[in-house]
Amino acid sequence: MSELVTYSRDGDIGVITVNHPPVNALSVAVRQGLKDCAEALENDPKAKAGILICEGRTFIAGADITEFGKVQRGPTFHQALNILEGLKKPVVAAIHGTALGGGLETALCCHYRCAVPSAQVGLPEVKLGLLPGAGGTQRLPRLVGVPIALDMITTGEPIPAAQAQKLGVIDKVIEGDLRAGAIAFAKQLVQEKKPLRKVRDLEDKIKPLRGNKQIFDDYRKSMAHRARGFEAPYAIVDCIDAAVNMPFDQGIAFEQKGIATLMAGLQSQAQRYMFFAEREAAKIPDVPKDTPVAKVKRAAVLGAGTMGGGIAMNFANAGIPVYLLDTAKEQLDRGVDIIRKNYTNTMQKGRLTQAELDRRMALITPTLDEKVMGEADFVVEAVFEEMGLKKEVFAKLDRICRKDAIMATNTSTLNVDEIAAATSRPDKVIGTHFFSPANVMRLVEVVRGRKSSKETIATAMALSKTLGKIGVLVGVCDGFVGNRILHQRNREANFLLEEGALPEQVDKVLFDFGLPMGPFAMGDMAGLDVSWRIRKGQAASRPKDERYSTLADQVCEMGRYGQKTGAGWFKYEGGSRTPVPDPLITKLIEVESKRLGIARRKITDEEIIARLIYPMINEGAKILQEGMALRASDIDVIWVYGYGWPKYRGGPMFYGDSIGLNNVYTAMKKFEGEFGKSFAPAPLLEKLAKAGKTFQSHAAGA
Ligand code: 3H9
Repeated sequence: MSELVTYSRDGDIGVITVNHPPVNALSVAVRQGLKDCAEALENDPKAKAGILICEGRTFIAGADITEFGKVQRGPTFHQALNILEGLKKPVVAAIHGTALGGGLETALCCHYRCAVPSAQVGLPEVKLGLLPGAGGTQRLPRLVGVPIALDMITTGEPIPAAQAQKLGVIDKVIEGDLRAGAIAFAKQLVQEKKPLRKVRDLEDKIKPLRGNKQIFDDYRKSMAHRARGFEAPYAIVDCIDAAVNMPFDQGIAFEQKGIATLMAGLQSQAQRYMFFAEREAAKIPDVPKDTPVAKVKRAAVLGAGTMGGGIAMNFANAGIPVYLLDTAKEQLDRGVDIIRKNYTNTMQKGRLTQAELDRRMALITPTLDEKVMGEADFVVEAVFEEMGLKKEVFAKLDRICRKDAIMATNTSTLNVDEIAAATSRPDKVIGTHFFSPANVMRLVEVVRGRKSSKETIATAMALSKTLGKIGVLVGVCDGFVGNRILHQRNREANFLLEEGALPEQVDKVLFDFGLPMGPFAMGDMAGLDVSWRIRKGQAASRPKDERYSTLADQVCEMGRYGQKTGAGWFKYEGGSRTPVPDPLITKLIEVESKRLGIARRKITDEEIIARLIYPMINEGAKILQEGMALRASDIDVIWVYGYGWPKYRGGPMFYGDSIGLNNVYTAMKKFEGEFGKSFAPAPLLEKLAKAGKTFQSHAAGA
């Protein structure tokens, strides 16, 4: 019998225990163990019923994702789980932590389910580009009904025990000791001679919908926005349709076909890669796991502008008291008003209660008194993006902050080392580049200064997690990782306009690729004047032989700064945020092409993708080579969580791997010949392409 799953008995109740840290994933050995132990329970004459319980921090959290895409050995999921469901003695699943995916599917094959109040259950396979493939799409609708099953499985969001009980997923919530409670529950079932309740046989929730296709058509339409580009959510709806309209075993066969197709597809490969990439990002080779992490019990944010306010909200959301500091009362009041408005919006959408809103607002203390910074364990500076000002602020922080406090700058462009040098303790200085809007976007680039200490890095990374963010460590370079890559794309986008494209065409191609918007709508949203100011500052140092498009400058010179002025690359009518193509801009672009002596030509969608995305991959290769990112997958995490790169394409580096680095390299070489040295392939790209390798194999040291 497997050591990971054991069978024992407590009185007349058989106990199957899974102990496979960290998350009791259903690996081949666990499936084999479950099968063996279910047989042991059946054959144990002294056992009248059984419980299935897990050691460690959680119930079974799903299939073992590392086994996906490999040849399956041992018993299949169905072979292991069907035995449980087919037992002639009642089995109770005893859930703590999270019963997710195959874990919940295992529990659904038990005859009854109980859970501690803090437990959660869900079918998150969709987040891996998959569908529940161990009967989840067929059993859950039988238990909770079609509308709820559709929501739960297409979003993948878990639900807490109390809600699960209301919906019928869980039969009993157990306060106190789970094992004892589950055994008592199993005894009660035996005493009361309760039937073997097999979910597969339940019909009352699905029968009334038989033949009703409309409900599924409507649902497909309703998820069009959130599921745009993804295959799995649609395959899930098809499976739930099958659960309603096919006999159980036929539905299971349909589900198995569905998961096999998704599993073999590129989308699921990309999404599984992202699952591990997110977790990898937290690992820093020279900052070991046991590096001391400072406790952040109180924080301070300097600057009550949009960024500062958003960052303060993150602390409040995580239950950490935070001072919000500014130099002028008016700015401070405006910042607090915006925070309150943001929370009120969330409350009006039903995602926050009034009590929770009040609690979070109470955690934010607005103040003009800089002395309070001396109380903070972690200070984030979010003042205007200007080096002189930042240095002044950090010199002041150095005087006021406690010696053990960490001082972070939220700069998106400035040199963290130079800022750190304004203090007497550069080891305590680090960059935390939150993405805008800071209370919504999950990415934080944690910028490691040359002198940032390991403790400072470990604390900033741990804090990102506490704030519900994904922290990715990057080095000090122009634009750090995300914006440095973005710059490549935006520069090429402007050149495409000069050569024959229009903003609406470029944006549409990138939208169809899966991004939330293209570079021109994005510029209009962010405000075109910001980068204009930066470009003006850099004008003197720009190499004379470098191609430079003045189009963006010309748009700004017309007073068109984007959405905030009602016009930028597009026009925005009546306060709307919908970009509308503007003939004035078309004219401006055409005149510019003429002035440059460029004969405008038709630019294909394929060329737009190649011209915009291959230089991003190339820049990623340079970043890797310089060590500004630790691994290609970190760059992908940055692009997925900071810029909305479609998860199902796994980030620009994964995308490069998937289309073949040799193809990227060959195209870059060709572009270099046509358009100049900005397309020169990075040496790392060249090396990997010529060796037929990928960024992933490079990251793994292969
Ligand atoms: C499925 O079930 C398909 C079925 O329908 C059957 C099809 C036939 N496998 O997240 P953490 C690792 S699909 C392998 O940091 P937390 C993880 O990589 C699956 N490894 O912990 C990490 O490793 P490391 C459906 C897994 O406490 C370590 O465990 N289920 C798996 O923050 C700790 O993880 C899911 O999608 C796995 N399934 O969060 C659930 N899960 O330390 C996926 C985790 O080396 N898991 N690892 O970096 C989760 O959502 C979270 O891990 C969980 C714990 C909430 C459970």
